[in-house]
Amino acid sequence: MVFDLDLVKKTYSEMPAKVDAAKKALGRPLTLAEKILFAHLWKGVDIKDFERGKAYVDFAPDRVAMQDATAQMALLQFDTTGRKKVAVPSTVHCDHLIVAKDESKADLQKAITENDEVYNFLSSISNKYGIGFWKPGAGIIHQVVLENYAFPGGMMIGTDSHTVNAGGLGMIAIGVGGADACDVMAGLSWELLMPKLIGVKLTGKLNGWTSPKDVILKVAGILTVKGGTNAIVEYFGEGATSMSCTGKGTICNMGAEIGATTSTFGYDESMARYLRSTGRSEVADAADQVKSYLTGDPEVYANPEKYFDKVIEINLSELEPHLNGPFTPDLATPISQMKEAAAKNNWPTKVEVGLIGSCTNSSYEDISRAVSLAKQVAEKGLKTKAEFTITPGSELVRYTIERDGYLDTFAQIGATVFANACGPCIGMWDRMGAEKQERNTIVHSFNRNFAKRADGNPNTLAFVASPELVTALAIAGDLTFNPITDTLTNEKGEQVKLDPPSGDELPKKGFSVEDAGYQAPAEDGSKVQINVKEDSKRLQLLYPFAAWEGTDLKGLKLLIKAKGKCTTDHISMAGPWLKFRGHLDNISNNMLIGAVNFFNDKTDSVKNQLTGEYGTVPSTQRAYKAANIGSIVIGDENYGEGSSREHAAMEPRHLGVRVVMVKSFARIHETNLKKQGMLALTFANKDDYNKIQEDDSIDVVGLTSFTAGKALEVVLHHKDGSSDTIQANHSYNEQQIEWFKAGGALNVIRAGMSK
Ligand code: MIC
Ligand code: SF4
Repeated sequence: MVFDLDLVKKTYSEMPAKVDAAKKALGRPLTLAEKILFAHLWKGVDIKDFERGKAYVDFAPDRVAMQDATAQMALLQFDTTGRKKVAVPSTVHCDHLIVAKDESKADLQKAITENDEVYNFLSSISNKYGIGFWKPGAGIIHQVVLENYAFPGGMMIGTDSHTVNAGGLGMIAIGVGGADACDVMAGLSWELLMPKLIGVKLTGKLNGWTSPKDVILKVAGILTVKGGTNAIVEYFGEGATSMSCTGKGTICNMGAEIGATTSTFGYDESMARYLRSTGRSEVADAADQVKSYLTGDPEVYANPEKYFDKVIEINLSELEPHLNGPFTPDLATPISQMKEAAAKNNWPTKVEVGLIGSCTNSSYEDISRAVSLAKQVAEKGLKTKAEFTITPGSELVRYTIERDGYLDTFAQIGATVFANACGPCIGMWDRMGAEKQERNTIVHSFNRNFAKRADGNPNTLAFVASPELVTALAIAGDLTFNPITDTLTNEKGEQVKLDPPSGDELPKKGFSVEDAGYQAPAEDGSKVQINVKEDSKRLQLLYPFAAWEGTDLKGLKLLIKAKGKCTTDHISMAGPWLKFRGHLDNISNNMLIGAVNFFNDKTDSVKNQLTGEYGTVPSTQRAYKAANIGSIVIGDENYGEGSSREHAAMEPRHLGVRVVMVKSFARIHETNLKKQGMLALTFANKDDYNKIQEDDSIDVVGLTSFTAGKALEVVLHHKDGSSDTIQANHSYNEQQIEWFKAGGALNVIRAGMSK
């Protein structure tokens, strides 16, 4: 079944005229990213050369996707808008709440029982508002979207940072917070800072041990976790077209790890093949009709420096397999240098577990290449040294790889197959012994490796690599094993070498599946009842946040000055806390518990300025709230990196934090803060971070004339009676200032809807 074919056809019928008009107005050829953006301008927005990185532009995305852990909040917000049905095709995917422990069937059954209330809520609210619902076990949002909904030249948003995965099928797909999804589902425009453009020219061809994952691991090493902020990365060149569509998906997926708004590739044969093999020949046929509009103009790719803000060139023929980590996805080490790097940094080299799968790397091609290595274990008389696990990305892939005997081969090396879900990638891994907090090394084909992310153990060092390399390292049980040059000792004591991986881009016999796990919404959902129990621990209806009081903010207490990396995992941890994603008050008990306090280097230990005593961050903040005193959070660079979870903005909002002031923000988190009516400020002079003292009371001055482009003043009143006045920048436009004044964007929408 092809979903929403009319939408695809309509987009293609309008695209040529819109793109031609944009080319004419700008008087130059266009990149693919620009074509898609201009073809999706909100009605009435004039085409012009919007200043990249400066201008806010209104767009009309074609669709919305939400996963269960973020959909709860997105839909609780949507439920308050008074709309009868979603304005654009939307879907919900149940993938984040399944704990990986024993094996897929038992784990899935347990999750269905434990999350019954949440799944029922999501299923009935989807039914009511006309949203497609993918049941637990159907697969991970981004794989299911790639297999069913993504289409070249389309634009979508999703409440998950790895929504960008759909760039593999030539989309502009962007991760957002639930409030943004709520706007689009409510039929409003969606605003985005016009992104800068980074071009990545891929020459040569992947070969031997390198895979698409190595391209993005390399790019992450070059650009770092914030190098892609407010930019779209567009890949092109012979290296791009010679790669599979799912491989392109992997590269775009991990673009989230460099903070990029999104990444994309031009429409090509590999995409047509993928569309056809996933039952969407009609989409491929329609795309073929407008192909030149679904890729960048030839002049752009011939002279990229002229059209992109930055250009990177990577020769795939020379690219080495990489391992990125630990604790950050941009610490890139080519496999040939791992021996040295591990020794220098004292990383444990014994690999305890190799994990493949996740939304980043669980395509048929990935699995078939990994299986080609697993086969060699028996053939060459080897024994797999580490534990090995697989989390398939979708039931479509799982069913097909089972049919093709791949799961049997993995079983022979002792692998555990987990449910088609996020599982270990998001801390939903009940790993035996993790509570002992031993220092240990794991390798995985996921995308993030922040501290505690996979198993909750801060001493687990996680390295990210391609599924092929993960499999080889699990077989060897050694982080420093370089399969290109090194040999392994087999059971007979012989030295053997692993042959490079090989596999099929797409299944020779086609994909097949018995039950993909889809539930269509009711034609008329008006009678569907949604029940949220008063005493529920998992779900809580939302109340509107209070509007701004109309004055400067005076006497805010410093809640925490976070030191170093402070990702959304540090601000609102996942794993065991995922169960409270639909209950704002309960999840607020994890607020900032992972952030390191600058003044004592401890996590979850801050000074309560009212008592002078140290307590946890949430309890200290609750004490300020009870005393009706506002507070401020101070942060370092790229604050809020990682996830799209708006809980990281809603929790502080709910508990009475008024301001978050940092050296720099990650894009989605900054928007989430603004949407929820918080003040998101940046130090005009980054060194002023050093002026913040533990006992500071802080004023924010200038709010009565809060204007776009005008800095605010922040006064630090120190304990010794002295004070410092520093400048705070912000990136609010007039509309966003209205959100702040109303106490949050949702209050503005509600007021509009009730008019
Ligand atoms: C992640 O990979 O961190 C997540 C869990 O998918 C998040 C979404 C969430 O926190 O629910 C993301 O990437 O946006
Ligand atoms: Fe799920 Fe991990 Fe992908 Fe996030 S990155 S969607 S947690 S598999």
